[in-house]
Amino acid sequence: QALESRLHRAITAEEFELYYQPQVDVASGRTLGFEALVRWRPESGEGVSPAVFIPLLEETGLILALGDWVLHEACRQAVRWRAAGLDKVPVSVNLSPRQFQHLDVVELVRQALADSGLPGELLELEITEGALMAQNLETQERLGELKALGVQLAVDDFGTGYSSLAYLSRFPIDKLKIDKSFIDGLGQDARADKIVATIIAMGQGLDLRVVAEGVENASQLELLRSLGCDAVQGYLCGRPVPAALAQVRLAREQ
Ligand code: G
Ligand code: G
Ligand code: MN
Ligand code: NA
Repeated sequence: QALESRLHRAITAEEFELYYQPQVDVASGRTLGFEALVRWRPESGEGVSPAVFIPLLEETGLILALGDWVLHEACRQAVRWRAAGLDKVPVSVNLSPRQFQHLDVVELVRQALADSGLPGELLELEITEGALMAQNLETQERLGELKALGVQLAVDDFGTGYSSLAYLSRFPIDKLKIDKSFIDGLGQDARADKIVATIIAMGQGLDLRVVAEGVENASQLELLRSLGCDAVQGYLCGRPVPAALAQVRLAREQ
């Protein structure tokens, strides 16, 4: 209760900040893009992890207000990087299930692109499998309308949802993000190795890009490389950092 009202005020007071975590090309080591991850910096008192406050915002519907801010801020940041002469670097934004199911989601994304001037190709939306569960015409149409804005669509936490694989043939998806829980078992658990290998092979077969999430050590990276994984994200290659530090990383690669 107390936390909920603090969060309510925090949204108005703009106490949130975006951190950016690199997605790295396995072959070249170059930064392919950044995932925007929200952090709470309260004016007073202790901050709380997004793992705690995102579900609470989702329950209360406040996620719509925060999510809209995240979308706008991430687009503005991608434009700032371009203006600074850095390579075109796409930014990924997490859309919560409630945001994705909201009637106006397409309009909100269109607005964020228009307000910032960011070309749609430089925005990627991460949608969890759970949100894609409703495999109805409405979901399909919504994804189609988002694609029509030029944005990239990624399935987040791939492999942990309840959805059948049928949506992969029906929906205009560009990328799969293999959930960290599978990556954790790489090299330790033969079944995890097989599952990851299968997801990568399936992605290749379906012309989807595949990103492994939560890569923490070099042996995981080597295994992923040998399995033909395109890209990785995780503490090994870079933690989520404030925009200024992400920019330093980009500038170093120019
Ligand atoms: O960054 P971290 O691992 O602490 O994030 C915890 C959880 O919060 C993850 O599931 C992540 O996807 C989610 N999260 C972080 N930022 C956002 C955001 O801007 N929007 C939504 N919907 N979820 C986010
Ligand atoms: O749900 P989603 O995949 O969007 O959440 C990404 C979350 O995973 C972020 O909160 C981010 O901080 C966290 N994360 C990213 N890389 C690593 C990693 O290598 N190890 C751990 N433990 N967490 C990670
Ligand atoms: Mn994500
Ligand atoms: Na994920």
